[in-house]
Amino acid sequence: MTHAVAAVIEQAGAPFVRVDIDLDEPRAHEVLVRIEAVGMCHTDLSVRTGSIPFPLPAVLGHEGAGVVEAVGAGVTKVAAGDRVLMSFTSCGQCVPCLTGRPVQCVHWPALNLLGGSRLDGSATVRRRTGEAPLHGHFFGQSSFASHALASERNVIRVDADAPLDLHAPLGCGVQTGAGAVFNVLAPQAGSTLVVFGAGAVGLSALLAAVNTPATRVILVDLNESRLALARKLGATEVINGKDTAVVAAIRDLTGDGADYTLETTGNTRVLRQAVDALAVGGVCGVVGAPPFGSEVHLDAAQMPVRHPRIVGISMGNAVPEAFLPALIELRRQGRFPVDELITHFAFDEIESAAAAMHGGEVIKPVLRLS
Ligand code: CXF
Ligand code: ZN
Repeated sequence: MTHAVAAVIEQAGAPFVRVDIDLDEPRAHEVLVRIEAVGMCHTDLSVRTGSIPFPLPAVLGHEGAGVVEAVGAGVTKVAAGDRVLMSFTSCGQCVPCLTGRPVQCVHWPALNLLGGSRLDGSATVRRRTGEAPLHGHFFGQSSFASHALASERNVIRVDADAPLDLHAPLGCGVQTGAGAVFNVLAPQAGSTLVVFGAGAVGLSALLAAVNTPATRVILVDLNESRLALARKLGATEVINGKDTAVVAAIRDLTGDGADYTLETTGNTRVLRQAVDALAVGGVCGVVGAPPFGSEVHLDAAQMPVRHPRIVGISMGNAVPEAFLPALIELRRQGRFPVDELITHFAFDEIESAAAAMHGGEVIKPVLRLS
C-alpha cells in the first residue's frame, strides 16, 4: 500500500479536491510511479463535465511523468529510479495489440476511458478514510496525484536528465496531434493540410506538419492569439472562423479544397466543415472528441462524387515506445518546439490550470509536483 495525495473529482461539474488515498501494491506487471509533472488534457475536463461517462468520483490525469518507485515481480522494462513518461495502456494480448496497433486494443475503452478499475474490476486507488467509492486507472495511470499505479505497457523510459515538466504532455495531447500527421495523414510533397483548432492537439499537429513535405499548413481557430502563435510556429496561413465563412475561405486559398484536414475541436459543426473543405479524394482525420452520442450531418450525395475519406484517429495511432522517443529527439534538435505550448502550474493550482485551459488563455497546462 502506498500513501498518496490526489486531486479528485467527486461528481460531474465539481471542482478538483485534495484527497488522501492509498494505492494498491504493484501486481506482477505493474509499476508505481512518483509523479513529478502531469499535463492536463481536454479529456480530463470532458470527464469532469460528464460528457465522457467515466465513473465518478475519480482520480483523473493521463499525461503523467515521474520516477519509478517500485515494480512488480514480472517487470523487466523499467526499474526503481528510472524516469518515465506514461501514455495510454493496452492489454498486449489481443490481435490489434499483437499486430502493433495498441490504440485499437479490444480492451482500450475499458482500460483507459470508461472502466475506472483494472480489467478484472479490482480498484487501484482507495480513500484513506471513509467508505465512499473512488475510481482510478484512468488511461492506466490516474496521475493527478503524487503517485500513480501504471503497468509495464504504458510507461516509457526517458534519459535521467529529461525535463519531465516539458515531456509529460507527449503521452497524450502532443502524441495525438503529431501522430495524426506523421502516422496517419502523412501528407505528400506539395500538399495542403488544414488543421481545425489551435489548441494543444492542433498546434502539435502543426509542429509535426512543418517536418513534412506539405507546403501549406493552414490553421483555423476563433482565438487571434492562438492563430498568432500558429503563425510563429510555421502555419503558412491562418483563418479566424469567427468572422469568416471557413469552407469558402479554404476554397479561395486552395482552389478545389485541402488535400488533408484534421478536426481537433470536438465540435460536430467544425467536423462538417473539415469534410466539406476537402479536395476531391482528400482525407479528413478526426481526433476531436465531442460528447458521447453526438452525431454529425454530412452531405451524403457528395460521397460518391468527391470521394472524401474520413478517418477516426486516437493517440496519433502511435506505438508510444517508438513514437515518444522520436518526438523527444525532434524537440532536442529544435525541430519540434513543444515548449511553446506549455504553461506550468503548481499541483495545488490545478483548478486555475483547468480554468485557464478552458478559457483559452493557456494551451497546455503542466502541473509540477516537485
Ligand atoms: C481521447 C479522447 C476521447 C476518445 C479517446 C481518446 N484522447 C485523448 O485524451
Ligand atoms: Zn488526453
